[in-house]
Amino acid sequence: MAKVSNEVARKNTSNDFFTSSIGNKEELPVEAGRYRLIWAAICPWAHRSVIVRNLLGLENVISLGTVNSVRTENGWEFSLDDGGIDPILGIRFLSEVYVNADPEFNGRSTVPAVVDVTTKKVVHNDYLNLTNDLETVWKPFHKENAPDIYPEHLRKEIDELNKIFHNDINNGVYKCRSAHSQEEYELAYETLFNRLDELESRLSTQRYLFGDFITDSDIRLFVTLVRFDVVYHSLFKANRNRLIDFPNLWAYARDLYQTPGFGDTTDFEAIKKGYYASSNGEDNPLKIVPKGPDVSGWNTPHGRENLTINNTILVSKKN
Ligand SMILES: N[C@@H](CCC(=O)N[C@@H](CS)C(=O)NCC(=O)O)C(=O)O
Repeated sequence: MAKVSNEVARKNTSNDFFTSSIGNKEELPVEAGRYRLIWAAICPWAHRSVIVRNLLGLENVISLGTVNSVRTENGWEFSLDDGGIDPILGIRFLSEVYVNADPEFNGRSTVPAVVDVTTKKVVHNDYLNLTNDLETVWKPFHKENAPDIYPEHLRKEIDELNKIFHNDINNGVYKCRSAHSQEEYELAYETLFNRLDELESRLSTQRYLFGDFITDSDIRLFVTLVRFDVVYHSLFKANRNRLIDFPNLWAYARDLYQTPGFGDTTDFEAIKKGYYASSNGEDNPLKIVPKGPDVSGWNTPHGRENLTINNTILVSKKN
């Protein structure tokens, strides 16, 4: 098992070494039962692919392995599994399948990671495009009546919005956390909250970002919103407002949370522990995990049904 120095590797700008879409290469066929998606409940980038896998009914097509959300100095570990071993891959550390794929690999062994169970090699860790692959390349395996969450006529708009989310919101919270100066922090903070203000207004008249149906963009926004009050507001200093202070955004997030695939894949305790108690927690050296905030509000009525015109959720307009 190669030990990866997180500090050295983090200086690499990108860690996405395995970017070929499954289906694009002969040795990576789109095939049921062949791949295992590895995630950690803490990780927003991995969480979104798990939500999409559930919405599209790919649970029996691509299996799921879960590493402990508290990352140790050995990286991600399968310590939640019996004997600390992933039952399908037979490994203790995620880095093992990265090294199987490339013996010279010295980057960070990140989640999400898609592993070919026949070779026990990581074949894909392109977190930016993974949900889009599940939505397109894996279409033949979607469940009957699966929602079209990446409808062709909206792809350009969805991609543009996703780019904004990536820079200003999904990564925006990380920019608040990792700013190297007061100025940098304030810029990230203003950019983030300006975007949230825009969304608060956009979501005042429509149930989801593009209307009456859930799209890939809603999933990308959700994974940041659901972590906002439990982690980003406090640990990352993204604290102009909490999510619960935005009436529309908060109701929108609860609406999604209460939709199968979202809340049932959200583990607030794992998220908190992962951020506050992982081994590289230089911003929380004693690894004390906060008790609050109270998350019971996530199950309260959201009232957003009233914004749905035809009450057909999860289906795009052109279907
Ligand atoms: N692969 C991407 C994003 C995925 C990512 O950063 N995942 C985090 C968890 S949210 C991770 O696995 N980190 C492991 C590490 O830093 O060693 C990257 O290069 O930054």
